Amino acid sequence: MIFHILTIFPDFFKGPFACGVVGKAIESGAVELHIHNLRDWTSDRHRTVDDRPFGGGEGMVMKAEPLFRAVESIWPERSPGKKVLLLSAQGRLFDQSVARELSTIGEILLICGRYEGVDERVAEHLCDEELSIGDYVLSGGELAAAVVVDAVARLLPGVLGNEASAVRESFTEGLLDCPHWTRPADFRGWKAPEVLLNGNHEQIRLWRSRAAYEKTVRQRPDLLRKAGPAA
Ligand code: 9D3
Repeated sequence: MIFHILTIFPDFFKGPFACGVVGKAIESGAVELHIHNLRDWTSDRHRTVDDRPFGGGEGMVMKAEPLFRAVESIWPERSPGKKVLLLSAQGRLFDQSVARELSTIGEILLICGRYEGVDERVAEHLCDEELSIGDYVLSGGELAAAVVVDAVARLLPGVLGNEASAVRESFTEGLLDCPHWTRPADFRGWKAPEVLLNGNHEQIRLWRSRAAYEKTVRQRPDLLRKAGPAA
């Protein structure tokens, strides 16, 4: 799978993908990541990517022209196997089902917004979709783009750690993961649950699904309502 990221901070992406599963996926060739500097598609002396908002108000707005020129030069041809996504606080909520959907696409171009916003013609006429990673205010789309790449890349066939855990994820759908413990069995007087030490795997499986359910009730009751009363 090929990702393109269009940003005014290309150096931002040196960090997040240098290690871990995504770093390995890039090394192995399962994932290609191309970082593009938006300022390469400006034509003025100051390499301007923003301007004042029509109607007035605080802050600056990202200009449409450099973004259109960039996308049209990265992809002279658009096709159904390619999607342009704008990361913005106004987007559809990115969740695991969106990640799964995106993992079936061949090539994705992520546009990182900055400043107070992006000229609306970019969302309307250049992008296939606008995505938000959650209801909190970030200072730009770069962190969000890194989140999307991480969540999608780890779902790809052949990406390290994918095989067993992807199967497990499809079973625990709609619930939080169960809690985990490792050695020592007694740490500062806090004991790991006895049932996990006894080797009875059927009993362990039942205990874990109950623990996952109870943790979900406590921390994320909204997930149970979303899954329906049967869950
Ligand atoms: C007064 C309204 N502005 C908040 C100070 C609106 C605003 C502008 C720019 C809010 C966020 C941003 C920058 N955020 C993103 O580009 C962004 C984002 C986010 O803020 N939250 C969740 N997902 C994303 S994806 C891109």
